[in-house]
Amino acid sequence: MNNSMTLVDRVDAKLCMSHIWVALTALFLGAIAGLLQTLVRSGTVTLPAGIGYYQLLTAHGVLLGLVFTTFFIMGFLFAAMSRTTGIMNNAVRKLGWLGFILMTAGTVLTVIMILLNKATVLYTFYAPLQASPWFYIGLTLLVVGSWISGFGIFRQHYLWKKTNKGKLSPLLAFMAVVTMLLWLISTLGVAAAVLVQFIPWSFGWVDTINILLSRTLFWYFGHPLVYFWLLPAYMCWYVVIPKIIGGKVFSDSLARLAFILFLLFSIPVGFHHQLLEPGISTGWKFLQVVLTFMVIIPSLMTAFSLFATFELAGREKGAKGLFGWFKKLPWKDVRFFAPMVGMLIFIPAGAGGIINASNQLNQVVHNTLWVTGHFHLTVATSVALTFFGISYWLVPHLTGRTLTSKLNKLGIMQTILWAVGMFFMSGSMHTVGLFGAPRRTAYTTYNDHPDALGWIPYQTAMAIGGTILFIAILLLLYIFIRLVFFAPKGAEEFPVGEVADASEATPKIFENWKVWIGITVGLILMAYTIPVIDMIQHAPPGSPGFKLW
Ligand code: HAS
Repeated sequence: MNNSMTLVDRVDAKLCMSHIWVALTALFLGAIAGLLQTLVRSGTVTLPAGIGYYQLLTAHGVLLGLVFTTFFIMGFLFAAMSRTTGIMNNAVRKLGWLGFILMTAGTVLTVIMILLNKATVLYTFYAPLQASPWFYIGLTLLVVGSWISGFGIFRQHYLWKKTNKGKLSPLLAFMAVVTMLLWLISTLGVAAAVLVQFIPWSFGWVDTINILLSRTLFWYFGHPLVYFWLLPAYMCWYVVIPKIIGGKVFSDSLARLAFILFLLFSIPVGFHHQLLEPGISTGWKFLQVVLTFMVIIPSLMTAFSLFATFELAGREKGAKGLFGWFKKLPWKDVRFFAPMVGMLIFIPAGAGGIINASNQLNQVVHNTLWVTGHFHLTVATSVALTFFGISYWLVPHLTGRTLTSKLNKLGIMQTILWAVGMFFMSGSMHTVGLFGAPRRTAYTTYNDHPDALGWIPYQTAMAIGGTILFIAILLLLYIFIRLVFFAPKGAEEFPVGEVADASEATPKIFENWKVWIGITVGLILMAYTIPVIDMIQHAPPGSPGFKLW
């Protein structure tokens, strides 16, 4: 048994690999559903047994948006903890396995319900769409399982601090803790909606549901959900990439501050998904739009920090001029190339987010295919490519094999295919969205719209993009199987960057969790208390509500 701090121990590796297996299985199934729904939507194919667009779209969204991401992230976070704080304590590992079992059981239940067409409610499961109660119970198990795993991560961090009194925790471990804190606080919203509203309603124990409240609780969770996807990618950009390019982490304090800002500002902003929702007054929407602009700041800080890392590493290698560093980057190394393409694409993707968040512009793009284009660039490209880039070294690291130069080349090809497929798909989604094409709507329901004829070429481009992306997923799975079973045995590095010498010492306040959790709760209460009371007090007739005073 290896107890080294530079390798993830074999017993911990099993836990991490189990998560990654489920993640990639979900990726495969979700990709099949994705390809089919693009083809069904564009009218290219009609499926047997009445399998329709909405059922496929639900499977696609749940499997990729909720299952692939959550399992991959948990596997990566456990690996990061084990790599930087040492072999996990037995109790922590048990929590990890218990969490994994619950999450997997929940996933299986949820997927069965979707396949039976008893949960065709899309990944946001907006009321009044109603699914079988077992769909909601499955989702609850997925979330509760992830909480248990989160407690494991907190415990491991706490134990490390106890044995390393007065020392600053490793940057990756700190980031893992913030990511799980964000997840825990935000999932309270969706848990409340599911337990108090959806399960009683779907079992028929109550006749009605307060729709506005359920959507608000969903988006209280839904926006931090996107940062739960993003932060593990940022862990790779901040800490792993500097090591791969032969540079240093630009600033430990800046990285920690960015993560803390995400914790503070990513939750009280859910209303920016509801800007067109009647029933929420403009003043509260305005406040949450302002807070949304605050949450852009840590991403701008990240961009700044990454440019600094690239430039400093380039200059160390003799780069001259303003952009000389560009040529010094290891473009032929897929461990760098895949996340880097993700970063580059995050520039227009983030600009799209800023457009969405701007109240007036939101009126133009809301519920059009533009928004679908936006999240295919953010989560399905910047985040997904970074996760693929991580798996190219993490999987062999965990299975005791190595990334060969042939697999490296295939990985580069996979990344290019992904970027090209997404260019077609997301590009046409953005464009046709500006022409007003609605999202989440089967073609048959709007093909008599006066503009629908003009949207057809874009739908074809989406289908072409979707097909290229599907081929890219098959290639990814091929590389994965090779890395798990066939690549030469050896020790692949888990790259962890060191902090630059010139960097200032990190202030201790960053690890004062009471302060950050306190401010987070304060901001949430400020942004949500009065609007939520309003939603309950002014619930429409027949919808459950009550007077508080
Ligand atoms: Fe978003 C809708 C606003 C980021 C995901 N978003 C969605 C939905 C999803 C999603 C899934 O305000 C749809 C949900 C649904 O089903 O309805 N989003 C934002 C804003 C940001 C943002 C302000 N979104 C994300 C990220 C996501 C994601 C990240 C997933 C991971 N989004 C919205 C709004 C809506 C929305 C509205 C609702 C729309 C509606 O009406 O329904 C910001 O966080 C973006 C900030 C990002 C930046 C970019 C920084 C760039 C970096 C890269 C640097 C590159 C380098 C490389 C260094 C400011 C860090 C350079 C190298 C060279 C060689 C040059």
